[in-house]
Amino acid sequence: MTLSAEQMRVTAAKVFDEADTDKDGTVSVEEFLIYLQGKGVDMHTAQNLFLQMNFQRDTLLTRTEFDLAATRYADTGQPGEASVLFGER
Ligand SMILES: [Ca+2]
Repeated sequence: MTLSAEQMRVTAAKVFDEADTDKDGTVSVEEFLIYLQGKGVDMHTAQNLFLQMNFQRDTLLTRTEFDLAATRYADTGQPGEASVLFGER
């Protein structure tokens, strides 16, 4: 099943809110890995995803990066590893 960009962006926003456990408006590496571990994602996949989504190449993810990632993955039609974050499994 293909997800539209709009669906993926809505999901990305929800995931962002869930992953940002200290509610500081960013998702740190730790928050990201803990969130994905909670979803049963292995550490290697989680780290890869962080690198793929970290467009600004810093130590945290912003809401904008989540949004951008969702849009990009929807464009390719192949979310791959990102499907654990933005799509159906
Ligand atoms: Ca945070």
